[in-house]
Amino acid sequence: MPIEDVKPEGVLHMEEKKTFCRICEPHCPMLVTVDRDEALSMRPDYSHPSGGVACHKGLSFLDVHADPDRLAYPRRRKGPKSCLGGSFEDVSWDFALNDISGKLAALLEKYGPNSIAVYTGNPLAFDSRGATSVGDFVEKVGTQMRFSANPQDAQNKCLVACEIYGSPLVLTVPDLYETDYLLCIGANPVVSRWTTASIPQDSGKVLDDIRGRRGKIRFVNPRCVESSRKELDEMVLIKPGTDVYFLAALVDRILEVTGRQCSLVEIYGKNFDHLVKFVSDFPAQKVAHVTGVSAGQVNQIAMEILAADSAAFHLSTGVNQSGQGVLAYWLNEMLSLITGNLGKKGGNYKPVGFVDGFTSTQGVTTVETSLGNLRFPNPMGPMSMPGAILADLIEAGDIRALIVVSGNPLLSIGDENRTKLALEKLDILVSVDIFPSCTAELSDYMLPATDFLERADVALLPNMMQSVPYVQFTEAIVEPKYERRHIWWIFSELLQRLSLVSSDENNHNDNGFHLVDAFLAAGNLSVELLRDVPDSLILLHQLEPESFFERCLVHPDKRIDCCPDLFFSSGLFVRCEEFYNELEALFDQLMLITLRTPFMHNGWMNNVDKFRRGKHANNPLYINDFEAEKLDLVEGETVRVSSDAGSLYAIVSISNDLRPGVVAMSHGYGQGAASQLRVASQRPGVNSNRLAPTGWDSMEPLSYMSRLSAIPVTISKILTWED
Ligand SMILES: Nc1nc2c(c(=O)[nH]1)N[C@H]1C(S)=C(S)[C@@H](COP(=O)(O)OP(=O)(O)OC[C@H]3O[C@@H](n4cnc5c(=O)[nH]c(N)nc54)[C@H](O)[C@@H]3O)O[C@H]1N2
Ligand SMILES: Nc1nc2c(c(=O)[nH]1)N[C@H]1C(S)=C(S)[C@@H](COP(=O)(O)OP(=O)(O)OC[C@H]3O[C@@H](n4cnc5c(=O)[nH]c(N)nc54)[C@H](O)[C@@H]3O)O[C@H]1N2
Ligand code: SF4
Ligand SMILES: [Mo]
Repeated sequence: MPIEDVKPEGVLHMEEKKTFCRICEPHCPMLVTVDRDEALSMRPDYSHPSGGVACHKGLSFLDVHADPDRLAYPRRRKGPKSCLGGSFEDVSWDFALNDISGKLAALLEKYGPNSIAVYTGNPLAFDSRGATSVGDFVEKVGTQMRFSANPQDAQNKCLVACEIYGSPLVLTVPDLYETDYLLCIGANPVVSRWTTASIPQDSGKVLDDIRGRRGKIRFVNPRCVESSRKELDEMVLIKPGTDVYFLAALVDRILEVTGRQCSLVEIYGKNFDHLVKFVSDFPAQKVAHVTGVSAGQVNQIAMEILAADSAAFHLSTGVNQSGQGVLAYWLNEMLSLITGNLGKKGGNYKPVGFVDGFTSTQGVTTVETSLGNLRFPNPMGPMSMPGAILADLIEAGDIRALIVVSGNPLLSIGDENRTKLALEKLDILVSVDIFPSCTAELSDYMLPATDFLERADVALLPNMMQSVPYVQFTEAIVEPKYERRHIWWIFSELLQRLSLVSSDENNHNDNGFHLVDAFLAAGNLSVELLRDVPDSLILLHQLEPESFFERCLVHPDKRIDCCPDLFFSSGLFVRCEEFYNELEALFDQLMLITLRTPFMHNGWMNNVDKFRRGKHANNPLYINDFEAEKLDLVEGETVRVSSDAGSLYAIVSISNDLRPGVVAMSHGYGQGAASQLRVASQRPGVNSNRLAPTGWDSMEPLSYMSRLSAIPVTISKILTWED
């Protein structure tokens, strides 16, 4: 599309190209102005059928794209791992790939496939060719040591979906456009947008529209979030890590009011009595002390939900990461079922996708390690090995090589010091990234990847999670510069060098889309077809929410399991009671929660200068007046924060948005060791995950979720620097 109003000589090559952002789940549509092969500016594509509204992070992506600190050439470590900064040299791709594959081949031969681990970070989910080719690499190498960001994010939801509906992909989406009531638990969509739901609209407006049609919204959160309207009394200020008891009390109260009459349960449910029994152990009166939510408030919410014409439920990372995400998400889904809001307009539903239909999981995949066996649904699908035991498995010698692709595990999983020591022990660590992150800084090789403007793509991830369902292809907007390469290319080269693929199969002329095409074929689509349709976009016809029961119940008996046996047999219920007793005893304990801001994206975008100014230059410890006074702390003071896992120094910032007993810090800071990132290393802040535990006992059974929120901490004043 030529830009007509700009005509001076020398800029006649300017054109505007359609694409979509690939930083997070909404995949917001964008228009990029390009002059020859340079991207000049980006703006939201309001003409897109999804009505997309891009955020400032996406619209600032040119700062990332053109960052002079980006990786440009393959780099090899020269000095020892303890020697940071300047210890790398540029090498050719041939040299790097030959050396890496040589080392991997030797490990394969000596120790077998599981000695080679792969960690795929969050951005890989937004690179269709990359994700499918890394999957292919893992399969051909034959390793089960497949790590990803999911056990730090939402793996509990996949496990629950698998157990109650039959497939880890049946994650329900709240019908935000029709609902009369939204219960939003452990999420802050105005800052983060939505997750496990792809909604490319202004989240503030989506929420305001609910309010505008006299709908009600309740946020369940230890912090009064930006998404809420204080004057509407929308906050339920819960104590961290106690959502499961609040949700049990809510289900219990609703069942009491309705006399357990739930037609959906009668038609589709099984094991309902076990659910009733479980929640009856946690009545609202009893749990109020532990949750901080009064029985009156639980009753109010129960009555509001029952009075609403429709109600939708959204539970997210704050709960997923706080220790009992499996049971909490199970109860979230049960709320939707027992109130008749599942598969209903304005309730929770499953959007249609270009590949629609789920296959039931069959049996179990067991991963044997020297620490013990791990159990996954078969096939593992979106589930992966626990980040919480990555360090343990390296220490134990199970893992000897690690390839990190688009991830920064040093910052995103727990216990940085321990993880760092473990990564240093590896025979070989490779980081495929666009930046020399602090994880890359520990690597033997840093391999420069393309960013989203440099690669053609199909939005695969949002399939079956989109409020407006469509499938879109984008060409690369600009050619990659320097020696940057696509991830699919890197991994197919490695396979070839490992003699795990024939040169025919490894056909570089196909632009790396053959694996993506295999996905698309299930929906009778292909990249070629998408290239040819107007705007490379096919809009799908949304199905009625009621189709949920037909499409998404894939257990052989086509029923919803209201209380899976596995929750008993794995000890989750006993653990839930034990935690309850511990939380009762920890009544006065300060708890740390995590906090996303609009000016960072997990552990990256932190080299963007304009995002690291003023109060966002650092990540303080937020604490409210009441606690600060008790501990004699003032704004700006440096304190020591400690947990069982570790300690750090942080600057105090008073915030009365927090409920008493709660402190908060943002994760993703702490790139001090990433010496080649000039902004991020000069204003590093501190990695809050130093306080997060690792090790077998720290993870949630079944989901293997890391514990990254609701962490007991103590805060001490620094009296002398000896402290
Ligand atoms: N700006 C920005 N946007 C992002 C990201 C980012 O880093 N920055 N990351 C992206 C990614 S990868 C994801 S997965 C999504 C996540 O999106 P969300 O899941 O919405 O994540 P947050 O905005 O961090 O909201 C989590 C909320 O949980 C609360 N919380 C913490 N502990 C508890 C608890 O024990 N109980 C309850 N009820 N609440 C608790 C926190 O106060 C916080 O408000 O965001 C995506 N969008
Ligand atoms: N305390 C705490 N910890 C958390 C969370 C929390 O809320 N609190 N959230 C968790 C969640 S939800 C997530 S998803 C994880 C994320 O955990 P990770 O995925 O491990 O970490 P990211 O910071 O997203 O790392 C992304 C890396 O990919 C690189 N990158 C960006 N774009 C591209 C690209 O196009 N190609 C390539 N090759 N690389 C690219 C970036 O430079 C960065 O180094 O963190 C988790 N950790
Ligand atoms: S919300 Fe996410 S996908 Fe949309 S523009 Fe912002 S960063 Fe990009
Ligand atoms: Mo995430």
